Amino acid sequence: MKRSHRILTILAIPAMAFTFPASADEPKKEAAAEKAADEAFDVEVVLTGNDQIQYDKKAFTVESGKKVKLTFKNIGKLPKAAMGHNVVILKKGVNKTTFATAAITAGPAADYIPAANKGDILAATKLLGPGEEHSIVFTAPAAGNYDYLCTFPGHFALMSGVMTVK
Ligand SMILES: [Cu+2]
Repeated sequence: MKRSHRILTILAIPAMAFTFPASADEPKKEAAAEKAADEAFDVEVVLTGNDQIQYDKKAFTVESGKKVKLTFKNIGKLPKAAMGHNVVILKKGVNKTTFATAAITAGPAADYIPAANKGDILAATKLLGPGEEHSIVFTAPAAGNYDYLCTFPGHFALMSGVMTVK
């Protein structure tokens, strides 16, 4: 399945979006994320987030074992500090309220990703400001339902959904 027409726009993410706090496992994760634009995939899922604190999709379905390219776009206009968005897909059984609460304490320097809870994450995009987009590639896990959410403070109640793996 060719979706190469989307690849070029991914390069438009400003360098600022790539700043992460220093921590032992960050460089590896960052390198993997950078590669996503060139990585092969079986299916692409496009999600958007807006200034009304809404994803355009509250659910999507993928097949277990397939390589999924998730492209997330912040289509809002408000500054990142006031209305940043990300997509964090949690492992099966992780409580999203617990995760979102820990994310608030992580703060903006960590892009609202709590270091102690990183093991709960199946896949995550960067926190994006207005007009930015980011693609990640991951392998769809075992069948089941997986919560995804935006970890920007106060958003997850409105910005969350379920990835169903068949
Ligand atoms: Cu958000």
